[in-house]
Amino acid sequence: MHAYPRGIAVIGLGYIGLPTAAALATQGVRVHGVDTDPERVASINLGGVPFVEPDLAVAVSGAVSQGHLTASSDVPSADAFIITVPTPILPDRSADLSYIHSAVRALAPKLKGGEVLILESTSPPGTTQAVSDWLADLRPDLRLPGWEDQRPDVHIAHCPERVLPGRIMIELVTNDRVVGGLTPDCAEAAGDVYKLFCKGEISLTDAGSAEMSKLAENAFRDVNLAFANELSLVCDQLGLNTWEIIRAANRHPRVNILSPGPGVGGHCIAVDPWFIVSAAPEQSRLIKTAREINDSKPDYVVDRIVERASRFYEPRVACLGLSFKANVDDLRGSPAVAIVRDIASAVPGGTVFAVEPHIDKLPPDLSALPNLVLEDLRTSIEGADIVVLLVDHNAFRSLNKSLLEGKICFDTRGMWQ
Ligand code: SAJ
Repeated sequence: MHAYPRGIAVIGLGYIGLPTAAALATQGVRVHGVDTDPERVASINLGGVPFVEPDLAVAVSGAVSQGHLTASSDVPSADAFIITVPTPILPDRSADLSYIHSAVRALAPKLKGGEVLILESTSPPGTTQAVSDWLADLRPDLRLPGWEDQRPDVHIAHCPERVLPGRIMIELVTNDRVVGGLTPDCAEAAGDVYKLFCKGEISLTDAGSAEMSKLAENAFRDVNLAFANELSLVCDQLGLNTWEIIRAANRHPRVNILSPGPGVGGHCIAVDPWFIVSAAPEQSRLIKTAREINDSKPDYVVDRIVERASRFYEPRVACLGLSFKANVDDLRGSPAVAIVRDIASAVPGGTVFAVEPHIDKLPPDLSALPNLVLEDLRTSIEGADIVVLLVDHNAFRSLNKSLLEGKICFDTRGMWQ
């Protein structure tokens, strides 16, 4: 008999929730996926996948056809609930917890006692406790963790997601997990859920440490990316080849400089460090400065291109890549989108060709620009005076370099070096 006879509900079927639901269902667990978007629910129930992620489509269609995964807009009763909703950033750069709060409101009436409630959404310190406090208000009949040290009716824990887009289905299984409980029992109960599909080590800790460890991971990467981006500015200023210098420096056994780029995007690395700054502004000067350096890189790229474009009467600029990183279709927080938009606005008499093999139509803020078109790679390059590589997609790697002859090239990723 399965330890979760009522199944596991995964609330929020986005980039993390849907792969997690599929990974659990692949192990034979009955999984209920919940999402507020009815189109997404309908598509998943037909075995469809709403975004590009290697191996996800086959996992979802297999799990749905075997009857292990179903989706709905309502939260069902279940033995475990995993919350994987977004925590976007607010204008004051604190975290918007409203989606988590809504998820808690939706699941609260379904609790009968004996459930595990896991928050996976990236969250500032104290959010897991806030989840418990919200539940206390919604269900005063339930005994919650920590109360009089009795066994709680609901075990509550935080287990931050840490998978890399593009490798989600692999990393879900192989990455180690940090599981932080409101009590040690809570951590253990939540850890058991991950043992169903995770082959990595599952470390148990308290909820606050789990929350902060996730923010620290992404802030660490952001600071390292800022170092690489700042180094590229220094090298440009001194007329030196950044890529050559990084290649040379990385031959040192304890140096591993990341690749500079047109900026740092996405909905994680470019956002999560601000939650640390917001929680402890006086103490987080380096983390804040790193964010500012990375956020300033797109403007630097735009200025350099517009300066070269100003030498043409009607400049034609091909911009290769729109997604926030290589080989994904995710345009959220993408520096490439901002750069393409700003170039098109800065050269109203010219034409900008956007090349993005993973999408078939431009997002609304770009399609509104009259001099910007989505075009295929070859046509764009052939028609351009200036070629700007913004995303290091595999599709651009094998480009016939003779096509670039006589063009002004800006390779923001060092891929053609
Ligand atoms: N980037 C560079 N140069 C590099 C590497 C990345 O410019 O050498 C840029 C990318 O193009 C992108 C941004 O940085 O714009 C972030 O990309 P990423 O690949 O570093 O990270 P994400 O946002 O896809 O995923 C991160 C991961 N966190 C860490 O590596 C510490 C992932 O493990 C997390 O699960 C994810 O954030 C998340 O959801 O928090």
